[in-house]
Amino acid sequence: MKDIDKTPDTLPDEGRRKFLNTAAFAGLAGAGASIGLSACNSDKAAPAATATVAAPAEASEFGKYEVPPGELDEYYVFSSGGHSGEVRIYGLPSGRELKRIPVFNMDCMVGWGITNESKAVIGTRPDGQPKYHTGDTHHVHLSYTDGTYDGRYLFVNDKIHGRLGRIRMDTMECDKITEIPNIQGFHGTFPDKRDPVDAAINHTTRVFCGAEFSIPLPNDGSVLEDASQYKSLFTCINADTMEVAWQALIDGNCDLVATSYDGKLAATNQYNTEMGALYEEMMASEMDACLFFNVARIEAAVKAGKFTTVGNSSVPVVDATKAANQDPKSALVCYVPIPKNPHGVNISPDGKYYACSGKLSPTASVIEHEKVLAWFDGALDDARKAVVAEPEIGLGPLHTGFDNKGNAYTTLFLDSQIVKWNVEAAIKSFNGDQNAQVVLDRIDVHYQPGHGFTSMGETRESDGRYFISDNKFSKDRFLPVGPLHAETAQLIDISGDKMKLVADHSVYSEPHDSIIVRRDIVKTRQIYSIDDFPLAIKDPKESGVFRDGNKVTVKITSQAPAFSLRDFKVKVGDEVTIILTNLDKVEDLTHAMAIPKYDINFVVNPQQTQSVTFKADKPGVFWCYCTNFCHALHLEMRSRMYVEA
Ligand code: RUQ
Ligand code: CUA
Ligand code: CA
Repeated sequence: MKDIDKTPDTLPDEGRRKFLNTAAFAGLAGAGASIGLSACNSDKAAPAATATVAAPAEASEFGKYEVPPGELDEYYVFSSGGHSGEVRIYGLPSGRELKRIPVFNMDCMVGWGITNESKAVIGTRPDGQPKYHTGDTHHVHLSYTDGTYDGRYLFVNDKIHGRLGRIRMDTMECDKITEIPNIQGFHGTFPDKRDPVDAAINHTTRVFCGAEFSIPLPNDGSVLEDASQYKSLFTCINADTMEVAWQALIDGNCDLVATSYDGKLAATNQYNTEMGALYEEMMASEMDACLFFNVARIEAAVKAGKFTTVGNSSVPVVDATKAANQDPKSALVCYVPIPKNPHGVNISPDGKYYACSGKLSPTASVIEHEKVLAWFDGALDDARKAVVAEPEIGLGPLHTGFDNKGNAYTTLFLDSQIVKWNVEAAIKSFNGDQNAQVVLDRIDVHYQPGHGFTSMGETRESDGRYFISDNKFSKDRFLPVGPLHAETAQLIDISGDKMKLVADHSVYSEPHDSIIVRRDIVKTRQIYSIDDFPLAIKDPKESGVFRDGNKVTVKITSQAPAFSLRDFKVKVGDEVTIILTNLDKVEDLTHAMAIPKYDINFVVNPQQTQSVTFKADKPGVFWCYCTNFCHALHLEMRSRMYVEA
């Protein structure tokens, strides 16, 4: 409470940074375990110790990044909302929040988790409630055609319950959710960038999913404490049907996921090769790994029937453990050893290199795609030789974004910095070139960055204009709002030699991972088609109360400023389904319906139909009113539900 009346500028930046770093180190050191940071004191650490820190852009320059009233942003940012369970959309460079898409959460703005249509996507419990009310969105990726975004789908994962959600980009609504069997801690996900098996199919057909937590297989209570029996599965989901296609049993765990541009490989970094259950066990060894799955070989194995299944699941599970994959020429997977507890794997836009950072090592490992393929051909005797550079870049490296000039930008969690480094220079330096200038620039961010990503940087159209640092702490960057702080997404201009910090955007907890997408790629529908909805009531005259025993269907339409039924009557004990079609066709003319005491609130956009089902268990008069301000007579837009005792 002591700091309560301190304005931000009474604490110099230095002091804040020191406090945060001390706290972060204390947390790690308190473990009493080696954290592998000592390498930074070696003489090889020169770039990390000496590079100067860039200053924010000059005040006079900030106007360049403003979007004047009435003008549109150049980019969309799609961002996972972390433990809020949703996806956010904002514009760049303005940082204006445009929309939140509920996926794994409940949301009474649109009625997600309330309408029958959304519950059909989420799945339900026997009592008709959504199967889960909680979610933890981590990663968002658009579908690809030929290595760049095609604007069809956005995929997002739920770490808590092991689910993959798909959002159709024309309406920006979730249309499918798939729960993956026999996994926990679904962390990384990435769609392929083209089909590896059928060269004619040039778009995303698979989404790969990494399970971070190992569990007993099956997890039926027969194994509990004995962690040596826990295992992880790497999963592939069919992007079109959203069915689970196959799983691969591995040694160690999965974390983040990346895919190659030729569709041949899917990668996951692993920080727990130790297969420990406690964090000190997970930090025990100096080396962990990055795994590369040979997609075509795995699918051939599945086709040939070389798989098992786990528990009640019928999903084919191939054996991708080390012991079963000793011969590279038939191996389904390649284990590339890299230093300590890596977090994050990202591929360069030219498709040549993966950067995989050692969270507890000050290095980023650069793994060459062609060398991994060579290992699978039996032409590389040691998988470690696929590592072609391992520059020391700073403390706590996590995620890497790329520009279009061969440079990488890595978030440094402990240093609270972004470091810009050159990939080819790192390779030269690794090969002994003393003059190679690896680290080109570094910039302070505020504070403790997690993901960092560049504009179009996860496509072959990476344009080298912007980098965003999604930070885990904002501390004093914004007006204080109590103990739960806003987070920061900091916008950095990377178009020049030096990075320039050009904006702090506040973000509702927790901005996890995002992508920056050119606006021309996204093409939305502004109005639904009434025919999209099988239950649509196309004429107000079809409205009415239809009884079948104690099941009652109430059909209503909306047209500003009225509902087609001014009132309707049901009885206590009835199971009531209200179907509401919005017959208005004017863009933006959204209506809604809330029913007091019945816990109902949902919207109907122009030409949309949604329905809700509930038990009429309270007698009385209930005003069903429109909650979305639609018309001068919005307040008058009501109907009455009479529930007869
Ligand atoms: S990964 S902690 Cu995106 Cu850094 Cu989830
Ligand atoms: Cu319709 Cu408010
Ligand atoms: Ca480890």
